[in-house]
Amino acid sequence: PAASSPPPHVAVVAFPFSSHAAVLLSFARALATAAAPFGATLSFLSTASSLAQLRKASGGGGGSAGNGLPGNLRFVEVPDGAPSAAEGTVPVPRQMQLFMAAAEAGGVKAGLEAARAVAGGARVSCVVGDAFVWPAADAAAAAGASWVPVWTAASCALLAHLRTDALREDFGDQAANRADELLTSHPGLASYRVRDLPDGVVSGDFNYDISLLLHRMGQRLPRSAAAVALNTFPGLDPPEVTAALAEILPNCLPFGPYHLLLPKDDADTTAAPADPHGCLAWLDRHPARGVAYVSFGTVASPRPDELRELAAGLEASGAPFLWSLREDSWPLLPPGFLDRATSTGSGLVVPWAPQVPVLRHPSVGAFVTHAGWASVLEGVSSGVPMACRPFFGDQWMNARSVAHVWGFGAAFEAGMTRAGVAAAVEELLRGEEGARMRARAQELQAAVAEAFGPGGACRKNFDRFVQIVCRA
Ligand code: U2F
Repeated sequence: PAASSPPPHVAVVAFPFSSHAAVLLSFARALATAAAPFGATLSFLSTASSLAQLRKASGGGGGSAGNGLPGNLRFVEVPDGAPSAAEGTVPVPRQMQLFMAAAEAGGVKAGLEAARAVAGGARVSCVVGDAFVWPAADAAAAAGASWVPVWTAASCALLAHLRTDALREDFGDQAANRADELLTSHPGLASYRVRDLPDGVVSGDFNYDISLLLHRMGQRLPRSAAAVALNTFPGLDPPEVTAALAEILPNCLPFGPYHLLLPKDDADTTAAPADPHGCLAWLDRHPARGVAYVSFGTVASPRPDELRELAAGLEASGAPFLWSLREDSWPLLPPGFLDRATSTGSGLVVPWAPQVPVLRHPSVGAFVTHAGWASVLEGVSSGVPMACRPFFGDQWMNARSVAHVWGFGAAFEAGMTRAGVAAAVEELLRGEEGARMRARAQELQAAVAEAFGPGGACRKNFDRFVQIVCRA
């Protein structure tokens, strides 16, 4: 920067729910490191409870050296909008509603002011943030800063939110009757059926909080974003998706999976957390590509009957399995299931697994997933084919992409049954079609490695992003 211009002060605004804040923090860490040569300071804005969780996960936090965060990155609180002391008892959808209402009514603005105060009066020069928190656009404009949103999910889902008004106009109240129709008249969406669209785009409750949030986000992005970070890598999205996004948004920059932006040493301590349940040691005892890894992310849970079908299907496949399952679901498993798994050594059920290193482990040959976007990216960048059981939101489109656009996996179209799970796991581990899916995943794994290698496309796009953010 010119001698007279002050060093950049970048605010990074998180959406403090599900895995969003953790993804954005790892993004912010990478940005802080890359922006250090510009003399930049970063303020990471999230709610008190979200920051407390992130501190716990990163072994400290708060701004000075030795707390697990880069020295130029500090945490700053934004209002959660919750009635006093009641947060623990408020259901998550209501928490989201309260947070967004507070954000819109000046919460982000207050956060930017707090960031300025903490930074000794240095005004915020750019507001980067989770695209979900669209009120950051107004707060940035009021502070004379640019808004650079970060999209954490798949490009096709972003396109659906950007085109919500056009899609609603097209389908009116006929979405249910036309569920199997392909979206051929919507640029970039021709591979998807009406039924694959996220809930709340053309069906479901348009006034549900998350539907309203995404609709308004889709309307604001084209008007207010200076650039948009995409959680994808060149070569993954079909050209028509890339072109359709570029038509609507300025400066779309693909440089995902974001967790790969972290320098190696940092990635080892953050993206590869501790392994208290011994998953990696357990995997060491199994042959190459022999194990099925099962996880449905941080929010989704199968219904009890479907959970039992899945358990029976895993046993019936005869393949060893590692299953990350929240402990409150363990009592729902079939009688004797956990004992049999432990006594025969055929299965390990844990409340949490270090998923990134698990998927990279040579013994993992198949991934049964809810098709949350981070999981899909982690699977494909490790070359592991997958069987998707989507539950809500963008997961339907992700599963459709995996099975029909990219071909590195299959989708359970009508939920998981014992026979369906056993067949899917056997196919992925030992079948011919499974071998083709693995080959496709490995091609894309190589594309990711190249994109993140020296001079690779993701590195270049990230450099450009850093320049846009620091020179704002
Ligand atoms: C929401 O996603 P989820 O949090 O449900 O799912 P993912 O996007 O797949 O992210 C889960 C993350 O948690 C990690 C895993 C992923 O990074 O590695 N994890 C783990 O380390 N160990 C475990 O035992 C289980 C998970 C939403 F539900 C999705 O529909 C969206 O696509 C997503 C992105 O916006 O957010």
